Amino acid sequence: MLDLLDGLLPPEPAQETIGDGAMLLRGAALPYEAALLVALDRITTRSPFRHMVTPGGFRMSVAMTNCGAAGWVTDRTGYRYDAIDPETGLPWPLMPDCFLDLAITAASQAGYPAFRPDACLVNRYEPGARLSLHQDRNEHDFAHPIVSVSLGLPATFLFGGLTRGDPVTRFALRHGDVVVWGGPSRLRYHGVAELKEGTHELLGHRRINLTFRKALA
Ligand SMILES: O=C(O)CCC(=O)C(=O)O
Ligand SMILES: [Mn+2]
Repeated sequence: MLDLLDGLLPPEPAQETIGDGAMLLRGAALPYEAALLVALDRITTRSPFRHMVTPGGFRMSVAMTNCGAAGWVTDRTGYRYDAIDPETGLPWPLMPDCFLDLAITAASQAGYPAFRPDACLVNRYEPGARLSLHQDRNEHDFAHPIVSVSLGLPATFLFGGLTRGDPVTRFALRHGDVVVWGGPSRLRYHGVAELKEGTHELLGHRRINLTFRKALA
């Protein structure tokens, strides 16, 4: 069905402004694909994916790990950035060069040439997993944008406003897409709808999301 529509639909723009200070860069991670997957294996060997618990006691459906100087964690005591992986007692794996290069290049394309991330939260979604609407607000300084890379199964990104009740726009994110939000959009609510069943040729029954932040001062 989609094939039939291919010639009829207008082509998707390679870059789309999705808000004031927010851009969707279609396929921007594709040149890094092979390197990202090798690096991802190294990270998850040292700091495996785990389902964290929210301060309210709920197990998250998304499994997470981190790399970089600081990793985002949640447990019964709250949300925080921590230099140590609480599961291994070791520092998080270093941020691989290909991760840094992609994040800096994408941020620059979106108008944030000074962005230098020190944290990368790695999210693994399996069919049925979802991330409810939230703001990214555990970082020290909101002057820095968020850079979010999608790999594997497609997902629906929910992009809301500055208050929880604001209308939400839905964007289909596919393997290789990158979303950058900063400036006036930095604290917009966002989330991911329940992942649908499917098989991706490289990642199987999974979607991996890399969320780059400048977390520390
Ligand atoms: O998976 C995504 O696309 C978004 C992830 C996210 O918002 C987060 O990790 O804070
Ligand atoms: Mn987020």
